[in-house]
Formats: sequence, C-alpha cells, structure tokens
Amino acid sequence: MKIGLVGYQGSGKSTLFEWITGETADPSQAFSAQTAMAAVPEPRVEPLCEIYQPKKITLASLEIVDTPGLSRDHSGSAQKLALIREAGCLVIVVADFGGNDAKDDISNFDADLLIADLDIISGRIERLREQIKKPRPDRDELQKELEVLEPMYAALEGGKALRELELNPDQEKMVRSFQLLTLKPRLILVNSGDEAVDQSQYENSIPEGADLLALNIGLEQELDQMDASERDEFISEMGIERSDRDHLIRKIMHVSEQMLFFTAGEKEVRTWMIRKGGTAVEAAGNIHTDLAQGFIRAETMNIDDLVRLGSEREVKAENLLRREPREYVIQDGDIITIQHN
Ligand SMILES: Nc1nc2c(ncn2[C@@H]2O[C@H](COP(=O)(O)OP(=O)(O)OP(=O)(O)O)[C@@H](O)[C@H]2O)c(=O)[nH]1
Ligand SMILES: [Mg+2]
Repeated sequence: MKIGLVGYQGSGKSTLFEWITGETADPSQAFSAQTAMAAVPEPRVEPLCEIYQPKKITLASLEIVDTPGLSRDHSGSAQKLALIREAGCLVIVVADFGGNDAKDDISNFDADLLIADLDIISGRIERLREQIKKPRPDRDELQKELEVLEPMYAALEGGKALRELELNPDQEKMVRSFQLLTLKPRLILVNSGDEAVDQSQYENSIPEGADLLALNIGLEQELDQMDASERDEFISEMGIERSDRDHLIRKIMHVSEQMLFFTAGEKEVRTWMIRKGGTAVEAAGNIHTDLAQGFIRAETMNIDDLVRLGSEREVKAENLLRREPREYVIQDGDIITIQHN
C-alpha cells in the first residue's frame, strides 16, 4: 500500500522519508514524488522462524511516497497533491519549529485537502448538469451520480471531510476513480522542535476522523544512527521518551486499517498485508491472483497455538488446524495455507 507524505514546505517530510525507509532522498528529484519501501515490523516472525528454520524471510512493506511541500499561497498545490492521489493513507507532516504554529497548520492543511476535493467534485457536478439536460441513453446513471455527488459537495463546503459521510459500497464505487483526498485515512504527524515532546498539547486540534502523533523526526533519525550505548546514555541524560520507527509504522498500519497475516514453511516465512475485515479469498489474492481464482479453502492456525505447541503436527493433533471458506474473515495472528486448483 502507498503512504503519501504531505505537508507544507520544509515541515520535515524528506527527513521522515529517510528515517523510515533508510533511503536517501534525491535533492534533484525534489519537485516530483520519491518512493521507497519500509518493512512493517512484526516481532512474532522470530519465534515462527525458530520453528520452521526457513531459507528465506520476507516482511510485508509499505510504499512510502515523499512529495514536494505545498506552498502557503496555494501555487502549484493541485499538481503536488496529484502525486498522492493513489495513496491508501496520508501522513500529514506539520512543523512545530522555526516559527511555525502546528495548530494553525493542521487546520490550514485540512482546508487545502477539502478545497482540492471540492474542485474535483464541483467540476464533475457542473458537467453532469450539462449532460443531463440532453436526452441520452445513460441519463439515469448520470442522474444517480449527481445525487451521490451533491451531498458530498455540501459536506465539503461545510468543512467536513468525506470520510465522515460513511458512503455505502455503491456510492464508494461510483466516486472511486476521482481518488478524493478527504476519503483517505490520515495521520497528522507533528514534527516537534522540542527534545521532550508533549503530545497532549495538540490533542484539541485533531480534525474529526484523523489521528495524531507528535515526535521530533530529526532527533529520532539521529538517535537511530547512534550506536546502542551512546543512544541509551543520551536518552537517559535528556530524560526523553522515544517514539521509535516501529511505533510509527504500527500507527500508520492502524490508521490505514491494515493488518498482517502469515504464511510459513521451510522455504519461506512471510508476512502479508490485508485490510482489517479482509476475507480468506482476499488474502489469497494478495499472495497471488491465481490463488484467489482457484480458491478451495484456507488451512488456518493461530500463531500463538503454533508457538505454544511447537509444531504444525501438534496443532493438527489438538484439532486447532481449521479449514476456512472464502468468506472467512482473517484474524490477527492467522497463519494460512491456501488450497487451490
Ligand atoms: N529544528 C528542526 N528542524 C528540522 C526538524 N526536522 C527537519 N528539520 C529541518 O527542516 C528542514 C526541512 O526538512 P525536510 O525534511 O527537507 O523538509 P521537507 O518537508 O521535505 O521540505 P520540502 O520538500 O521542501 O517541502 C531541514 O533543514 C531540516 O534539517 C526538526 O525536527 N527540528
Ligand atoms: Mg522534501
């Protein structure tokens, strides 16, 4: 899944990108999007590997997209925001250093996203109204679309993100191709200039439906570059509490409503991503489209059972290996083997 890093100029997006992906942002690419992968940490992979001794370990990753910052006079905003249209989740980086007021910027940036969606929807509504005036075979469909878009327009105009509307699946399908920004889950990341970060001061500024995390991106990056003893000394001297990389990645997973499941064998132990509430056949499709097409069942066990009992054979003997149908909802800790033809 793509995670779009957005925000105003100089808020710390590229520093964040470098910290969580370990890649260097290329300054010559500063006007376009840069992409790198960030593996999702999962401590339960280790006990799983002790059991299977696999040849290969593969962790699911998020695709992190760094974008050029928006300017406060809105020049070029639409072009820059177009770079994150495909993202499944937005991380909005807001500076609270160098004279920037994070609380103002949180609401200003939210307004920028609302305006971007408003532009798209009002353009479409105008066009639909024109088209409906004339007799044409798809008139009913166009009328239906208009009836979905008009309340969305009203919501945006009232300062409400479209995520708050709770569209039904039909409506969602109808507007999917517009890749609207305020339909995406969003995490506001306050980049604090302080060494000891107090998150509570921002909590009243969180827009409805968004999540917030405050940390010092530059400092966290520096801490990760120190060796362990140096780091421990520094942390205890400064009396700071860390909000480390793993914590942030888990938070992004939570906000974007994604979870992990496992596949395991002697060849490979691997984690995979699936949306929360995703089914066995969707899990199969995430592994390979062929597995979804030929899906018969998902042999499923829970990782806690496997680790406790020590082997797949014991799990089977205890009747804890389940055979699940395509509509089974994947649970946290599921290890699955897809049977297919
Ligand atoms: N004081 C302070 N400065 C920071 C922090 N994080 C980043 N900076 C500085 O802010 C400047 C901008 O950081 P970048 O990461 O390049 O910001 P950006 O959001 O990618 O900027 P654009 O791509 O131009 O929009 C750099 O000079 C960083 O060194 C921080 O936590 N505290
Ligand atoms: Mg940058």
